[in-house]
Amino acid sequence: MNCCTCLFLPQDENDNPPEFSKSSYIIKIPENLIAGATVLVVNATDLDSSREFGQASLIYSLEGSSQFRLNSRSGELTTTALLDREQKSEYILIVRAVDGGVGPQQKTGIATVTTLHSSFN
Ligand SMILES: [Ca+2]
Ligand SMILES: [Ca+2]
Repeated sequence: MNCCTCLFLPQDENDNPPEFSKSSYIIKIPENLIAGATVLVVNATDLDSSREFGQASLIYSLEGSSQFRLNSRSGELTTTALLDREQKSEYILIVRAVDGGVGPQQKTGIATVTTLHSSFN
């Protein structure tokens, strides 16, 4: 430390990436679940205190299947269609959280969705 550094007020920097509550989510859902049902809520935390690049700035996105969508703010994962186990019984989804920094920090996680035989048919 020298005298010059004292002139700069400590300012928060975007030095924390979002962290998912789990690195990998595993969920099992019944087949024939109605489209639009919420099957999972992902949650990431960002330790930066700024609204611009901290927790409040996080945006979620999803890759891997058009059968699902992820609410960019709430992290709610919902189905977009009726899932047919005979066509596909397992989905590997990539969930991503990005903060709002100028050089945004991001983190990805994996959600594995398995559809189970419905006992009603
Ligand atoms: Ca951050
Ligand atoms: Ca920080």
